Amino acid sequence: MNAPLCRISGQAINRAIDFGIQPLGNGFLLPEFFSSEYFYPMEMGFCETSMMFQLIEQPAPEQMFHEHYAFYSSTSRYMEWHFAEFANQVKQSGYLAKVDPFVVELGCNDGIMLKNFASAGMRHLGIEPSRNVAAVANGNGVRTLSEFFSEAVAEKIVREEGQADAFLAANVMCHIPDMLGVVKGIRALLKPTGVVMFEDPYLGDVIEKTSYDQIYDEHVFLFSAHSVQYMFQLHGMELIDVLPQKTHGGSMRYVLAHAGAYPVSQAVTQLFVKEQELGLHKQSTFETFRRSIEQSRVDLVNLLRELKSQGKRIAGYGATSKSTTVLNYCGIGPDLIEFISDTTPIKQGKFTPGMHIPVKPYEVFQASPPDYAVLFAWNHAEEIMAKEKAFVEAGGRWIVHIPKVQVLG
Ligand code: JHZ
Ligand code: SAH
Repeated sequence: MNAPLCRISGQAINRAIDFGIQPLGNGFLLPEFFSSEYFYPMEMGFCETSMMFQLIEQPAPEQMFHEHYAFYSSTSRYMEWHFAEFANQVKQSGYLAKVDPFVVELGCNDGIMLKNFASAGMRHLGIEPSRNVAAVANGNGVRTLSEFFSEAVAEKIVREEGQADAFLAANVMCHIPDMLGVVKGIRALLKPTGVVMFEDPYLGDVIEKTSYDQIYDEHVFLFSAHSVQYMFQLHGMELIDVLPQKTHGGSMRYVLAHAGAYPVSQAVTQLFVKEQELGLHKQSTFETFRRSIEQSRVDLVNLLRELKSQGKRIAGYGATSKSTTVLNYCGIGPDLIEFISDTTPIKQGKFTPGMHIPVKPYEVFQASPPDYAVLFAWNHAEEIMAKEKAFVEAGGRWIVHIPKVQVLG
């Protein structure tokens, strides 16, 4: 068998962590589709040249992002606030032209960030291949093209609308396998003074917190400053700043520009040093990570089985993409978790990918609260716990698995 190759450097990847056969992270489905459900082998590998931690195989983009895409960004109040802040920071950054600046966002979903530019009357364009969420964005006055971003799409935008001052992306760059095509497209699309600002779950946080559930079909890469610098430098661009974020359990916002256009902030140099200390550039780190993941699985399954043997009712909170990895990797099905509560209409009445736990509207959780709720949306813990005080006061308990498996309270 030939060694798999890195999508960035073209060199051989070292196999690192095997999660076995997995379904699509957002493939919530009805029983009539159980027998034809799609599975693929989910295994992560590491390239010592590009320092990129990546899926060895990924399903085709069209299989994941289409007109029935199940993730709608505007389901969290905190994320609405976060993206309003992000937009404000871009507006005040000093990087935008004084006259008629143009902002492009990749993977704008339902318009959660771009609506803050649209409402200010600024020239903007979203690129969003999942047609159902793109339609919501367009309906909210956010001008959105429903396509997969590529070098060709970038060239078309330049021809029709000119170059951009800012190229933004949140939780989407790490989804795109043809990253070098994206980097080339960005280089063509950006003005000489333009900047790229994108954020994604940060590899350093994922390893420190054993948040292995950030690994699923959509996340083909987990970035570090090392790997981001490597891939952009291949095409004449460089990191000029890095800004840690607390969203999605610990993310990093990367700011990049054409090489030499702006000074490089000290934060970049400091993060490179920190990443060397954490070992994000070397294979052995992923061995340790794999052992922590295996331990987390043992701990979670033991806890749920123990509670179940005591006759307790357990439900899940948030039918996240992340939960697909946890449930399938740990082999947790409806025998342990009765249902998962979720506020997203398109997920309700369906079953979770692979393990087929029913997804129910939030009203079911309220009407019939379980003894224990596994917080699959652990990245939204602050927001959720603030509004679920009554659940705890009535004797309900949260189970979290990040950073370690435990019952809270
Ligand atoms: P949440 C998705 O990941 C997929 P997921 C994707 N790959 C990615 O990177 C991130 O988003 C950005 C529900 N909910 O944000 C709504 C409640 O029911 O953790 C969502 O279905 N009640 C693009 O799916 C889910 O939980 C609530 O009070 O892991 C949260 O999904 C809140 C706040 C959420 O992303
Ligand atoms: N930025 C939003 C949405 C993240 S979901 C947020 O942070 O909440 C990721 C989005 O990226 C999905 O809506 C998906 O359809 C989109 N996407 C996936 N591949 C893409 C590509 N090649 N070009 C543009 N968008 C893409």
